[in-house]
Amino acid sequence: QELLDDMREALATGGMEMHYQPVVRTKDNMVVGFEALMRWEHPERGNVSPGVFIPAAEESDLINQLGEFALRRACEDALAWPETVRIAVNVSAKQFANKGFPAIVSQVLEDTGIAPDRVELELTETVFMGDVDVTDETFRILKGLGVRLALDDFGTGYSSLSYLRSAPFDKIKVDKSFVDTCTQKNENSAKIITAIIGLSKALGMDTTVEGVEAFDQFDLVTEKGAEYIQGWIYSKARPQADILEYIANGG
Ligand code: G
Ligand code: G
Ligand code: MN
Ligand code: NA
Repeated sequence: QELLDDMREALATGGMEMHYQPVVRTKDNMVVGFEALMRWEHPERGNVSPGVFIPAAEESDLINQLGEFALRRACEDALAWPETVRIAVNVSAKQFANKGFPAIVSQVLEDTGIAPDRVELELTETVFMGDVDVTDETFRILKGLGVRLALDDFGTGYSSLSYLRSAPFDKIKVDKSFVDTCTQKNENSAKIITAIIGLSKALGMDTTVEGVEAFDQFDLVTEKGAEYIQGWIYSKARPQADILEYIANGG
């Protein structure tokens, strides 16, 4: 409860920030987009991880306000980047299940004037645990708005392939847990990464491999056909000022 009050205050007073982690196209080493990740530096608690405060916000309506803030700020910041660079924003299943969600996306697109196809919403398969009619309708409206949809953390959870059969995803993000173990002998992770990349290609979707930290991991996943990589090997998430400086220095 106290955490929720602190979050509300932070949201109202500028304490919540968005940082951006690059997504790199392996064939030419170009930064093609950034994932927006929320950061909260609490005056007493210090840095609170979104892994802690997002689940807490999901227990109340606050997730809707946090989510709208994240989307709006990320789209505003992306307007200062080259037009070819996309912005990916995480959307909580709780937020997605809110009937008002598509209208908020539409409003943010209109207010900021960002090209809808520059905006990618990252969803996890937990969105499919919600009411089927609402979920279908939300997917339909979002596709109509022209935003891109990515299936995040793929391979964890239940990963039912039926979600891929019917939902209009543009991208699959291979979960970091596979990359963590992909260079170990006697591990199936490398084979699973290869299979997910193949599946994604067959369905006409892009694939981003997440959480690449080390050169041996990088070599392995590019050999397996990874087109896009996101991970500390390139950069952690950085504040907008750093992104602008990087762009000013020629990207
Ligand atoms: O950035 P990491 O840096 O620690 O993020 C931890 C978790 O919090 C991840 O699962 C990430 O998707 C989630 N997360 C980070 N920022 C946001 C956000 O703006 N919205 C939502 N819904 N989740 C976020
Ligand atoms: O759940 P989602 O995939 O949205 O969350 C992304 C999370 O992964 C964030 O917490 C982000 O900071 C983290 N992350 C991104 N790249 C790396 C990496 O190379 N190594 C580690 N350990 N974490 C990473
Ligand atoms: Mn994500
Ligand atoms: Na992920």
